[in-house]
Amino acid sequence: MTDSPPWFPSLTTGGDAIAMVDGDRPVTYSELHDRVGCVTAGLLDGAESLEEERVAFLYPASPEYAALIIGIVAAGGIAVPLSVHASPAELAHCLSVAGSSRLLLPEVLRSDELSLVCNEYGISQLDISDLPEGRMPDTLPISAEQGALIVFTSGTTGKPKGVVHTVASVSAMVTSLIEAWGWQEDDVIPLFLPLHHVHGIVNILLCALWRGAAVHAYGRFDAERICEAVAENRFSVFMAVPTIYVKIIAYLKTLSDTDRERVTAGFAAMRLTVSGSAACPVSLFEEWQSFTSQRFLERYGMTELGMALSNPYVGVRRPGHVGQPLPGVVIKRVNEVGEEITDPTAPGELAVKSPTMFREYWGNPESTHNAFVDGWFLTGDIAVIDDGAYRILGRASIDIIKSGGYKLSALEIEATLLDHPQVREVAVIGLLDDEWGELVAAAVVTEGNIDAATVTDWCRQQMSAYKVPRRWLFADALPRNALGKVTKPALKSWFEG
Ligand code: MLC
Ligand code: AMP
Repeated sequence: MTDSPPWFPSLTTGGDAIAMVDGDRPVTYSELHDRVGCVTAGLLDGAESLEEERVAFLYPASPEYAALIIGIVAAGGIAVPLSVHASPAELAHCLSVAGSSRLLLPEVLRSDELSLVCNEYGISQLDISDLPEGRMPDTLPISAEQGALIVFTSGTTGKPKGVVHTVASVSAMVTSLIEAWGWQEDDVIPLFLPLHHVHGIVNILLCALWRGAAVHAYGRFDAERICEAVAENRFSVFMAVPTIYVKIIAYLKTLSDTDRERVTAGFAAMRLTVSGSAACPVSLFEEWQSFTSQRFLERYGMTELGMALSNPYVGVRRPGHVGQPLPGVVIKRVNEVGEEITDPTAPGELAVKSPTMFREYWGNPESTHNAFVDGWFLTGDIAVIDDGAYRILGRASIDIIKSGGYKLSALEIEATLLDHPQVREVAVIGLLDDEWGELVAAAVVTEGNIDAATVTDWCRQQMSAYKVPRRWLFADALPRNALGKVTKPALKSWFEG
């Protein structure tokens, strides 16, 4: 790997060290290097570069996933990891936005519905083992400004947008966190977060593999399985969303004193436990500390810009706060008309410049343009500064919901619900919830008889389970203002009532 920006140097230096453990299957760095080489050479198949071809893939957390995300970029392509839990309609949207012509997936994830989608868009489906055999080329065709990764994010405008990160921005995200959080070669981290978002992809998988540490892959979060591994002192670092820590604490409370102490001792022995992707309530911070003696390192980030704010690795970590800008990140806070706010106690929207910033929304120059003002990316998150530490107050838009760490667009869920033949009007909001942060709730005006169970079943065919409303309210009309717009704050009190 010469003449190109450094791209996973650990693959050539890691040798026999363990890169990943998948079930009982350990994979060393030199094995991963060979697998990446197969993907790179197999995709290139004699060509010099994929020239930003968007190669989509649908694999669970596994060495295959790791080989694909690293190998596609090494071949000059853009990796498009898709959610293994997405509905066919959601996959169709992502594949068409990305304009992919190849989708890699294992046999078990094939389905008739997905084949229909692929036929419609002219996409060939292949298993990683279908790629022609080959070895890592001596020189990689990658450049710093080349697109490397597309991750889909929900936005206020509705359908998910494809956020393009470059080789330079991915490298900046990874190297900055390795430095800031003291990643070491002997670190071991469990990976149970979904692999279509930056928390799982970048903060866990790519940081660990770049640094030469080990990742233990789990198909999904299972409190009992993860806690048993923690009790066996398998991990040195743990990263999750607040909902997962709530679930772990609930599980700990079901254990006998002896069993609970084994698990909490495992957590206490770790060098770092990180919370992020959604606000960590102070009560959760304190309960975690009382069980495990660990003070969370809470950080703030976003798909478009990676991690921006972080409590210190060494130093005081303040509950309810997300710390200071990471090295290289510049932040200002602005009011509704874009003027900088200098009073730290006055709420302002976070505007960011950073080497970790995305390049564009794929195929959507208008949204890309609108996301920036004078080169500053507007996050939509409102914050104050208390004694030098940022505190997130909430989001500027009521239409962005954070549930279990997933960012959801109320407008996207509403648009899908309006496709139901009996739904005439709908408004979706997030309701505060101790476990999920926010719960998706929908108020609907319907034609004819329809109940929550029926409409929930219908939703499950159309959207990922985590988007399906959990609370329903059937009404004759929705609360609207003089302009006819639904007054969502009023709707919240309907649900609370
Ligand atoms: C699962 N369910 C959810 C949900 N996740 N419902 C609402 N919101 C969610 N987030 C549904 C399941 O489909 C299931 O429905 C029911 O809830 C209970 O399932 P569970 O088994 O108890 O939950 P589980 O499936 O284990 O999922 C919980 C979770 C998951 C917390 C593990 O939500 C998760 O992995 N969240 C992390 C998301 C994430 O990585 N976000 C990072 C984005 S990047 P039923 O009816 O079938 O039982 C980002 C930037 C940054 O934000 O700063 O990091
Ligand atoms: P996503 O677009 O999925 O990457 O989600 C990014 C959003 O998650 C941010 O805009 C914030 O609203 C939210 N977020 C991430 N980390 C935190 C945190 N520590 N506290 C509060 N909100 C957070």
